[in-house]
Amino acid sequence: MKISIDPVTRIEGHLKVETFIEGNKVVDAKAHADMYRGIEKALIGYDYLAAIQITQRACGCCPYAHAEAAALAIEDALDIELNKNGKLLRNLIIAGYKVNDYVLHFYTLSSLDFIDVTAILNYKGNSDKLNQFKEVVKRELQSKSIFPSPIFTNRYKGNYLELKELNIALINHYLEHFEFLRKSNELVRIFGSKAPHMVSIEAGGVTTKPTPERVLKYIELLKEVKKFVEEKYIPDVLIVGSHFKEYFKIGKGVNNFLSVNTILDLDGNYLFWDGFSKDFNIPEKVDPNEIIEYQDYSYYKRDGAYKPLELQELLPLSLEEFKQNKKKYSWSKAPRYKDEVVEVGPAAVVINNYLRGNKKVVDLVDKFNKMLGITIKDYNSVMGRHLSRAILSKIIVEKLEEWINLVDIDELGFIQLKNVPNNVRGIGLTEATRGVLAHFTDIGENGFIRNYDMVVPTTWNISPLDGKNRHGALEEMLIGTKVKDPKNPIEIARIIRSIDPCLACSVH
Ligand code: NFE
Repeated sequence: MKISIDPVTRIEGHLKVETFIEGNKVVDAKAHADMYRGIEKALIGYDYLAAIQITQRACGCCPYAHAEAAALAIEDALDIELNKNGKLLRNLIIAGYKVNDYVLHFYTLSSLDFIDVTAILNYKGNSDKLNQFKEVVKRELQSKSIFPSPIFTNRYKGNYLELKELNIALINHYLEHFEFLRKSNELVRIFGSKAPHMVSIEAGGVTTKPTPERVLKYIELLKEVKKFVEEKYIPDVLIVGSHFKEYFKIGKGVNNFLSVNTILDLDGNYLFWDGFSKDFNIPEKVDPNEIIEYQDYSYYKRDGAYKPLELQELLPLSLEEFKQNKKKYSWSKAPRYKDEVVEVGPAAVVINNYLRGNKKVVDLVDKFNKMLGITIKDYNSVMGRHLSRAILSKIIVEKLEEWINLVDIDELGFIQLKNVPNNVRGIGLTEATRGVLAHFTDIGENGFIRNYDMVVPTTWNISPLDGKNRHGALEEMLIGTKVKDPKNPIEIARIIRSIDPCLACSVH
């Protein structure tokens, strides 16, 4: 029996996942990225700095990460080190954005897979906000709309939280998180100049001047952002985790995790460290030259695996070839590290940093493991991925508080580049919200882009089969899963949403 979930995600649609079930167990899975973009090759011929703006258009969720990776690639090519304020302001933008995105993922995109939103129908209290929401839910339940509001996007029958009071409390936080998103967006805008697509991240630093007003505004908003993360988001993840303990065992993928150094601190250390780990052994350092992308099951003419910048064009199938094609099933390529399938994302960051002994991560993981009765191996799961985002958010909000107080008021965090570059290459590696992001730039004569490649988090996670017929990380997470009621494949939806797939990024 085939189960097709399409669309999967609540706001970032167009991912279709097919699973094949035998005896209530998933025996095969296919992640279809049904959209073509081609931004990386459209950059050819543009000025090298344009990549910072254009690549952000890959996405409205994580544009900050594309801006950062594009700037890092140029800084790598030109051997530029940011000044003190440049480093601080960049961290205040990108790390602030990341927290916004983690919270968005939990509440907007995933929490209603666990909270019973229909519990609001029995609400008898006098909160205007909750009563208004009750009306929305009533209306949605009566609506015959083909595309329901995100609250009900592919919402299946299943084991939601049962306690009415707990559901109402969590629905209240669900509604409050929209205000959190507004505030955290405003926080990002202070130095980002605008959000989502910011214009102040440049090669050489950040162009927004840290005036006293801006710094004070950041401090003020950060207090509220931190409070929501610590008092609502983290406790809610822990509550959901404790009620759905079985989800620390469901959605296990490959045991290979890839993460890269990210968020450079003033002392030259990174907040989160790189690593390629297998079977929870000590991770190796990461070498971006070990990245390849297979195209055998992707809608491109060429089969085989290629290194970034090896190909000058994408060559999609012609319409005729597309119609006759029986093998290829996704616009996503299949990236591999050291020719291995890997999972990227918050759980990979937490697992690798824990295994490498990053103290901030170790302390929080040990604390939460004790509370929940789990081990680091349980982070390779649906709930492990949710918990990982909460852990990273907690570490980040504490650092933001430290960094904003270190900013030198009125000092520019930007170094103007002197000469137009000729014939240089650079690699920009970072952790976006959804995992490892790598930009590769090849700058030709007079600063014009000769070639560009982006290897993106969701591309790793939702990759189709590769040239050796190995499934991508998400497909592996699904295979073997028990589905209680194939008409209501809630287990499958929860697994897919746990990786926070972003199709726009994946096909870029
Ligand atoms: Ni479009 Fe993105 C992905 C992230 S890449 S959301 O995948 O995070 O910066």
